[in-house]
Amino acid sequence: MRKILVTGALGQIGCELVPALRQHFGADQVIASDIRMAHSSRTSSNTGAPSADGDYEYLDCTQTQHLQDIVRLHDVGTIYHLAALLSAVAEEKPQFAWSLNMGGLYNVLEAARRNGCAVFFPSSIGAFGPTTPRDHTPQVTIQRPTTMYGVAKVSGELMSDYYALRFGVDSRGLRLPGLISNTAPPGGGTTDYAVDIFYQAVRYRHYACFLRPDTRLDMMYMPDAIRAMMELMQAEPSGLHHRNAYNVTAMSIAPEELAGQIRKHIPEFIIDYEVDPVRQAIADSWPRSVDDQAAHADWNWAPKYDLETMTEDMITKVRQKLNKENLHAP
Ligand code: AKB
Repeated sequence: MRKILVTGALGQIGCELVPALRQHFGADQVIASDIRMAHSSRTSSNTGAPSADGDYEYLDCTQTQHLQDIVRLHDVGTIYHLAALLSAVAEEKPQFAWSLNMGGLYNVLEAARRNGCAVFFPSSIGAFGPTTPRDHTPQVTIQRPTTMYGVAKVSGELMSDYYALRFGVDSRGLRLPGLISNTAPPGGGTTDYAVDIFYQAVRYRHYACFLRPDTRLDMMYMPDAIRAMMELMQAEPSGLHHRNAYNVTAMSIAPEELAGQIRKHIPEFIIDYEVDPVRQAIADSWPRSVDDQAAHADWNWAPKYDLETMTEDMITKVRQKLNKENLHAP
């Protein structure tokens, strides 16, 4: 088997995707890479981050030659390309966001073309914009995003389609919603509140949310997202009619609903609102719920977690994690 390379492996998705791929395909089949240095194996068991003991490469995806060298050195056959800035931070640094999010993907697709690799690209609900229908957003619809993050995501979908059509690169992708996880924190996203809220609820019984109470967005629990990525990459190619940009979702929720669900486990939990105008404007330009029928039809996609089961699992895991950290505190 040719090896699997994961870029951005120390980020929110990579920290859970790398162990899942290693469990499925074997530890020596997966190369984790990131622009940051990997944790030692001792630390990684606490954070869930890929350990320096598995194959790990320092990699800046904007460095074309370095990326090519790593792909050749390890005989990589599949690249999960996760290295990218999230929406809010991309809006702070739009020029850098374009060069990393689009330049990095271009380099990955070129390396794939030259070396016969398959590519996974995470698009996002951010690929839609204010003129897109906001409820049950269709698989094929208007895409005129107003953020640099979204502009790079739509361009990434088109670029991946081009490489598939023109050069036969087996590129595939998902339009991911906000991801809720308890391993590594997200950084700089518009949907990050849905992770922060759990830590603050367990620690302080209080959370100040940066989005308005009724801001409805699609979300998914990370175990479902990891499974979706792996299932899409293993799906029969002839059935993939929208290969680079499948809408997927598990739940469409607003902060006030998530807070209500948390209160079932922590009755004294209080949420209040300190709205961040930048992130609110981004959220207001995104769909409230997407239609993921095409993913169901083409490769049998179905989420396992809903709001209730995700909340229960998150609270259990966040409690365990914070207890463990307290035990290890000096
Ligand atoms: C973000 O908020 O930037 C991401 C996304 C929905 O793409 N989580």
